[in-house]
Amino acid sequence: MQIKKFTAENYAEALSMAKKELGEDALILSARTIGRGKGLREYNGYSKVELTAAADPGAGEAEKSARAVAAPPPASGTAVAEQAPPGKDEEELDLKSLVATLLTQTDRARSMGLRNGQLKLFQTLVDSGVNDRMAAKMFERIDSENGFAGDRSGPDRDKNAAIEMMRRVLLCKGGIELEEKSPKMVALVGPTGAGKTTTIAKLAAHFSLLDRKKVALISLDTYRIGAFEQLRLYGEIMRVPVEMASGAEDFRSIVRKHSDKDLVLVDTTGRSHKDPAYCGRLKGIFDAAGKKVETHIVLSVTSQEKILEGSVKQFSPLTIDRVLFTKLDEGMSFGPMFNFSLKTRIPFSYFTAGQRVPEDIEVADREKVIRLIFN
Ligand SMILES: Nc1nc2c(ncn2[C@@H]2O[C@H](COP(=O)(O)OP(=O)(O)O)[C@@H](O)[C@H]2O)c(=O)[nH]1
Ligand SMILES: [Mg+2]
Repeated sequence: MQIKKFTAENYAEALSMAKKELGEDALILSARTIGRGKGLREYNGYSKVELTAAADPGAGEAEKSARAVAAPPPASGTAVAEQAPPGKDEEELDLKSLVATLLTQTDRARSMGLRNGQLKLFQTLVDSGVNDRMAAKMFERIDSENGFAGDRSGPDRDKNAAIEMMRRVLLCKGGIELEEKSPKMVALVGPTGAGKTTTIAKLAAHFSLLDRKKVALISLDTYRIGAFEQLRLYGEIMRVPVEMASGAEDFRSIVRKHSDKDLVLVDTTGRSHKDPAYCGRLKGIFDAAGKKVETHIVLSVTSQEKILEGSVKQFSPLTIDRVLFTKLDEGMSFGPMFNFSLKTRIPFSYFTAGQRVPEDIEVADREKVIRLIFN
């Protein structure tokens, strides 16, 4: 099926254009007046009729009978009554969603109210994985905040405004802040393989070796002995004590034992993250510490977006204070980080981009995300 939009001064003209190009059997999917309503196109008193029509060279009788369900455009003085009677709302909705899925990205962008000058930028963002609705909303907001300046405003103005808006959306609150007195407690949670244990080793190295702080590591990875070994080995190399806690009481006494430390990093397992009781158990253990355990959810940028969102949901019984993104070196698209930030409002803490301990970690920086998205 071939779908096209036709814009003309009035409905009759648009219809004859559609028939001329797509044939007498062209299917009219929708018709609307553009430029008179609220929104971006109010400028210049611009008003036209836009018709979306489809043609299928091999269309059978059934398809032909479904033709022309769209209502004529409202308030279009010169429209002629050549079209079929208005279709039922439901039919129209069905067709609209069908059309939306069949339209090209550019058509979609236009149907979301974007100006021509914004289309290329929109495409860049969407290609980077930024959610198309969010991108469209962002442009709408840019126009409403900056006052609409038309396409003459130029792509730079739009790009700069988009970057400015992304800066506002992306929350980065710096890395781990040590506290004056008692040890700062930071736990990393998240799905298996995201990079929690490796990241703990990187953080431990930075604070103990570079900043000369007193650090202890606690593994709550009670499901996998091998995982404890991994952490213990890192601890040995860095001369940092590593403990294994098997439950709330155990955790409380280990935390007490290390009350002289500046930083206590807690590693957790992701093994049973599908187990709904897991987060409750984890919460019980953290609560037993007797002080705030700052929780960072560790997520890999190579994960699908639904995994990122699903993980946040899964760990929501805990208070998630920060998100730490790993594997930026392997990431293919970085728009999902922006979507994540907008949806969850969880501030970023660190980024890791490689397996080397301790080099491949840095404090999260919104400019980096923006650079990656625009690559
Ligand atoms: N490429 C890359 N690999 C990483 C990064 N962080 C961790 N890894 C690797 O990911 C795998 C799982 O890491 P691990 O720390 O055991 O994950 P955990 O299950 O969350 O504790 C290991 O092979 C790590 O070397 C990173 O930033 N980039
Ligand atoms: Mg681990």
